[in-house]
Amino acid sequence: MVIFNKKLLVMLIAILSLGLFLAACGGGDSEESTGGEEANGGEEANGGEESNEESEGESSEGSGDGEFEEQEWQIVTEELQGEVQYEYAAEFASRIEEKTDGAITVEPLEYGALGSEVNQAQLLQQGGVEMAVMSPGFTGGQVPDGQIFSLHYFFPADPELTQEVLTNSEALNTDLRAKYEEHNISPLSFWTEGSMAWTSNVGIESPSDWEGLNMRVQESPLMRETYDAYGATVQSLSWGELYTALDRETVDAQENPLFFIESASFHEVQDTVTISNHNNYIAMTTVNTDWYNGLSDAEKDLIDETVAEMQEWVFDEQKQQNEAGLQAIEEDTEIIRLTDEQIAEFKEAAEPVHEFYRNEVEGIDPDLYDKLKEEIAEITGE
Ligand code: 6CS
Repeated sequence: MVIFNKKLLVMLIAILSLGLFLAACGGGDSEESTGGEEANGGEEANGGEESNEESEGESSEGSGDGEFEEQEWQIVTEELQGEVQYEYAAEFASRIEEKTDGAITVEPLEYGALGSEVNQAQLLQQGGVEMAVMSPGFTGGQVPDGQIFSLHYFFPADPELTQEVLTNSEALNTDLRAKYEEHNISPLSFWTEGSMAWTSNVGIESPSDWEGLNMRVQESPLMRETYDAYGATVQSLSWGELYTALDRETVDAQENPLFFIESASFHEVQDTVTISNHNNYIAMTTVNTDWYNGLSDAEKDLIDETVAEMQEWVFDEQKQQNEAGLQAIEEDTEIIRLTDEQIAEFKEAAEPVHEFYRNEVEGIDPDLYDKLKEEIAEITGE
């Protein structure tokens, strides 16, 4: 409860500061935004353009001799200190600072510092921050193809295999990236935060257990279809409101990786956790596209190589946090591990949603779906 109250306070402060911040940015529909120029952070965000000529052609190797101009970047995350996204941002910041001998500093921001997850995505689009760790689930309405991450039993259940797909997939790293770039968001990498589990008071073991339950989802229209296939209704909420919603039973269930369930104390207000292996939680390391395009080659290389190095680091980090999360949850919450037969039942219910997504969802690219499906099959050998 103490943890939750602290979070609530952070949220309230954040909402107030965001109002002021957006007012300063001039507000506006993020889709129509041209990026950093108009926004508060615009001067900083476009600072790279001035440094272009000086830094052109230099690489981030041996950068301790003053080749990078002094700059400050911000990277906003959807999680709190100690949680995977924030720790990722802090590690990224320390690597950039070290590689540039302190010329470039990066400030990691935790959830709430700039509002909700949706507010953060808008700020990145507007250039109010240079970088963000973002979950595709919060931009599902804008980038329909990003909803592919909310299909159940589509990516491999094993986080290691999912990570292999995320790191190497051309469908994601080229084709999906281009779709996001139409909205001024460049995803530089995709990574797993671990397998998600379902929490509830009913103990979910088969699709029929979902009937009559109200499921919390992110801002992704496809999530409605996904849970509709099991007979549940859905409600979209920021995670900062979720503890109270579960406690008051206005929402009956939610999905998240184990580390996050433990850290946000959701297991305190839910009787059971189902290890369902239905999906991995995916995060993206993103930059404001206009800002990134305005950077020098040396600055782009610095970011790209650091983002690439971080893939292995964050895989180990989430693994360790999820193992610790499970251990802590097990102490006071019933854990249900689905059998192969129970998983087969869920797969049968979820698969028609894959077809629905490919053939019916407006704005999605079926070729991207087909390509990714083939890439997954190559990695899993199925
Ligand atoms: O459930 C959510 O919305 C949150 N879950 C995680 C693992 N990270 C941030 C996100 O907002």
